[in-house]
Amino acid sequence: EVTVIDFCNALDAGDITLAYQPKLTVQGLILRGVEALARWKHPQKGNISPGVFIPLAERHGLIDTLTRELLQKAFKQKQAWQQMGLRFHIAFNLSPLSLADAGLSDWLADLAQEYSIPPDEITLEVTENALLGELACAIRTLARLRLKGFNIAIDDYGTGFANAQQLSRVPATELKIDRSLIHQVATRPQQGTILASTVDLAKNLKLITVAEGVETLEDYRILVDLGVDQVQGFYFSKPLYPDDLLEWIKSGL
Ligand code: G
Ligand code: G
Ligand code: MN
Ligand code: NA
Repeated sequence: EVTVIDFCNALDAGDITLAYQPKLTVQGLILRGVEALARWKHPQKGNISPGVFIPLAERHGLIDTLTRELLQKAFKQKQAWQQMGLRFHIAFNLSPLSLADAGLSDWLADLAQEYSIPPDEITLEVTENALLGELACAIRTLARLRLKGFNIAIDDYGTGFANAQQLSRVPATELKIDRSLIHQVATRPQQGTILASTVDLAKNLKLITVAEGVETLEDYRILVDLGVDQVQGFYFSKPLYPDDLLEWIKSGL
């Protein structure tokens, strides 16, 4: 078990890093972006899942510190990629608590400028349920980020309880369809109508559609037929550390 002391030590030591999972266009499978995912390898306790240490950071009031630390790492990495001539986007997961961080949009805009990163090459992912609780407050933060030019993705869509009207009020640019919806279709074709109407809704709201958790060729084929814009998942690549991502890009998929 990891403690908050372990976590603070890891933060100080820079042991919490980022892996990056490719996001590809459905047509042509062109690399459009990568999703940054936090990783922690404890020297004795091994790999600790973000599913464990993100909630730990949230409980102990350390999520804003972690978020800013990781965003800085991600922007630095993007700058290095840009200097190599690589121009794909980076997506970053924001904790619902970060939507209450009033200084976040100004801080991010400054950081983007510092690293010469066009804000429209950055996407901030927030889960569907993060938009429900303090809806007005969350939307204000997202609207500020949008005004600065950042993209906003609604993550894990289909697992939460946002209705179409709530969705339409979020200043989002992208809808990420949760993997559970996609896998249900592969095994139970009658679920396809739910997926099709989700894609339809996203298109009506002018949102880019991204399917996550694509694990098989069958999953991918369903998404081609539905006219989804982008795909992400183990079928294409798991999350990779920067050196491995470069290898993956060089190998030409
Ligand atoms: O990478 P993995 O599938 O283990 O991630 C588990 C969960 O942790 C996912 O829901 C993912 O969105 C979340 N997560 C991963 N990295 C970050 C991060 O940097 N910040 C936040 N808030 N959540 C993250
Ligand atoms: O909640 P969020 O969508 O941010 O979670 C991203 C997590 O999903 C990452 O931790 C990543 O490891 C995991 N993931 C990515 N692709 C796949 C996949 O194809 N199948 C499964 N089961 N998990 C995936
Ligand atoms: Mn995500
Ligand atoms: Na997701």
